[in-house]
Amino acid sequence: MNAPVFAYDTPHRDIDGLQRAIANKLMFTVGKDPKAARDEDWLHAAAYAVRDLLVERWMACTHAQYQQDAKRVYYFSMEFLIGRSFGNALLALELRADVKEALARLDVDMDAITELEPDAALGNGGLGRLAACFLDSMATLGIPGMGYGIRYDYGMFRQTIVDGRQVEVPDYWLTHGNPWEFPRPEVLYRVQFGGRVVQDGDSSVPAALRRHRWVDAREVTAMAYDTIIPGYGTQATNTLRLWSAKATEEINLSAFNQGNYFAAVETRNQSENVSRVLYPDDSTPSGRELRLHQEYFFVSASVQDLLRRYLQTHDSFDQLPQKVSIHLNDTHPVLAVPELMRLLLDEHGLAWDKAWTLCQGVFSYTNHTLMHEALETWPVEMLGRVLPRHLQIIYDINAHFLKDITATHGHDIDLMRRVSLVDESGERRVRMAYLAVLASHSVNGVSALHSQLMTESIFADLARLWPKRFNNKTNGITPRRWLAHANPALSQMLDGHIGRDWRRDLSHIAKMKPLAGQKAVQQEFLQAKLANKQRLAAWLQDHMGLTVSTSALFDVQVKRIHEYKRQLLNVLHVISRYLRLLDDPASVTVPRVVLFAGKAASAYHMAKLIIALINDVARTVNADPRVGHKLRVAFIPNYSVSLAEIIIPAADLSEQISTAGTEASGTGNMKFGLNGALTLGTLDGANVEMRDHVGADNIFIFGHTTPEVTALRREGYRPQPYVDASPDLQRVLEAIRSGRFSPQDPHRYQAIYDTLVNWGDHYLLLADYASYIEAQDRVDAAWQNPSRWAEQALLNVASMGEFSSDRTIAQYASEIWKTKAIDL
Ligand code: NBG
Repeated sequence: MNAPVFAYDTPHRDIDGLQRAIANKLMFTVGKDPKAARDEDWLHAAAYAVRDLLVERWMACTHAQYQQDAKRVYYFSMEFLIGRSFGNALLALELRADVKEALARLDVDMDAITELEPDAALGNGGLGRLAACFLDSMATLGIPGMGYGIRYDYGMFRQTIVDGRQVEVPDYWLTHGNPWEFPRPEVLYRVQFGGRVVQDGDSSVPAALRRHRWVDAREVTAMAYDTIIPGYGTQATNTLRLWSAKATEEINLSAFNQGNYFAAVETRNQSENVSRVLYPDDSTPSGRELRLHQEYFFVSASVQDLLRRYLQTHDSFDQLPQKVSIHLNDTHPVLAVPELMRLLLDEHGLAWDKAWTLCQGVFSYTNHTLMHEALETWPVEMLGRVLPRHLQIIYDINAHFLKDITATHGHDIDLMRRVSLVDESGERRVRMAYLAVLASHSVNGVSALHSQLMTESIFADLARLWPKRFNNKTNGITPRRWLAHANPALSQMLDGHIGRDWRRDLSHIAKMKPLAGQKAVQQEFLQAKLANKQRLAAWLQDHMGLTVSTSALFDVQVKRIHEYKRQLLNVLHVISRYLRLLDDPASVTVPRVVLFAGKAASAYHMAKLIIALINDVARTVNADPRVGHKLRVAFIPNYSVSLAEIIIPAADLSEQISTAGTEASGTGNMKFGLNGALTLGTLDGANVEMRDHVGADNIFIFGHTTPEVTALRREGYRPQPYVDASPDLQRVLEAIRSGRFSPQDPHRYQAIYDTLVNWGDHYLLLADYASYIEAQDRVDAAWQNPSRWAEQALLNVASMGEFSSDRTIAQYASEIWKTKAIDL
């Protein structure tokens, strides 16, 4: 370690120093004295004091990256679902207890002020949270990495539940300022839209050799905001650089000079809209023009920025693939491909072949979904209007590609139609996923099953052309946030038995395996679980006025609301259990608290109807005195990273019940496993690998497998026979259809009934119903033996080493990016 030591560092580190630093920040940075300070002011003062300690590492690490001319990974993502930063920073610095004490001496309750920090909710769900876990792992492993994305003014909407229905409220997370970001008003790039393309030179020169110029375009300025990404237990630190749109001054000034003040301000607002709001769609693209602007806005600024950085220390592009990796997190950033081509061709004068080879050396791509409706395509008409030069380049890429195929495969028109970057079947559209595959040297899926299906379905033709390009990188989660930070009770217990090393290397957690059979260890585990259930029960009481018993089984499904994730199947079970309870209370032996949380895309009608049904069922069940303590149901509003940190550690049962073949990986499944919940799941996504690791005896698997689903559909799936075969199912469906849970509006759920019974039950809920109910009965039976349950839960915890995002990132680094850890 040869990191420079700064004079101001030392006093910070002890409690006196921290206390002084926080008091100073309150005075000189926040501008308040302790008498006038509100809790938010203290939070900011503490954040600034803690941030200083990270800055020191940050400088040292950035310096080392430059000095060693290290290869950098640029992780391009439309979403980074970071959550709160304060607790994470305290964890990275191992300063939690000291800062708490320093604040206590200043008469401030740290736990109370940390609750005031808004989540940085710059993402929808799994994809955005994965990006945040990856940043954490890159820093912890010392991989020189930088996240590039958008600094949305409004993150994911706040979900409120009004009369049982989802109502969206804007999330202006920056109201009180954000102490974790560094604005960089000097780091500005121009991003152009619209206009037209002209070619220099006369027509005697072949078109390919003539320079293209993009003219008459509108301009928006991208301004950088940097956030420190600390590694854990290391000096290594990375940067997340997010772009905010600022109006380009010239435009405004010229309007202003003409005396049209209003027009100047109006243009300004329009330009700045680009980074205003995150699209609230998960696994489904919105296809709107503003979204296209957003995608181009951030990749253009990012590519310009990384080329500038590269050219500071290199005088040709020859080394680009040795020094730069650009990773495309799904197709959202794939315009980076034609943008890099454009800069290399038009601005730097490289020849096509050279530029394309560099591109393929630099780019790699992760696919996150197979669902047809989720694969991004843009209408040719729109692309040509918004990004005329890029559309030309995409056409040229396509022409080269189709020519190559003809050379190797002959004139196979069918093949060409299938693999062309332009889908000609209806309105002509550009297939963004194909562009990503063409331009990348590596294409990966996010679980073994998903990666296999990817090469058999959406990319079947391309995988035949370039089999070596395709690979798997099973997702992971950071054990820092999802165990050390979220679950202090379990962490402490683990530390007592196996030491603290699991934080940096989760494979150490396997040392718990031989202990899982010990009664005393099981007791400790159950104590930790109880503490977490009490914490959640108190939250439910305070925020929702709901009383739950902590001795009940906490049965939890938290994730985006989507038909393929089948929250509705879970509801069918809840209703079945409710009706059984009314028949004969003694027949239900295990008391359950069934918890749901998750947001629905604002335009996704069916998902919102499912939320309403959950709330109506919850209201009915919870108010029914005949149910007693045996069943409680709740929909927890406004699911977020910080809520997940309270909910997941308290779960006994983790519901991962998507139709086999639909969930690319899932990462919630891993978070629950790591926190000692047993999984009830289908053989979908990473559940398959989780079963392999925890052992088939320690997980509740049910439902049709992927090949069975395919066969069922091929044979012409009909839900009716499943209804006919099950009086229980008939009763449940009838309760929904007849308005039993919405007596004041009896037809409210007709569409849900129809989806299942009359409209084909696309996600096969009814085909899996019997198997699901049977699996739920197995869960009840297992719960009767607490010691055995604890043993199984401990075996789950101990088997999660493989699902650390450190393992995932180590594989990306060595197999895709070819990057090494920085020497510090
Ligand atoms: C999601 C998948 C999840 C997966 C995450 C992270 C999209 C497009 N995909 O199954 O649905 O865990 O990506 O890979 O959001």
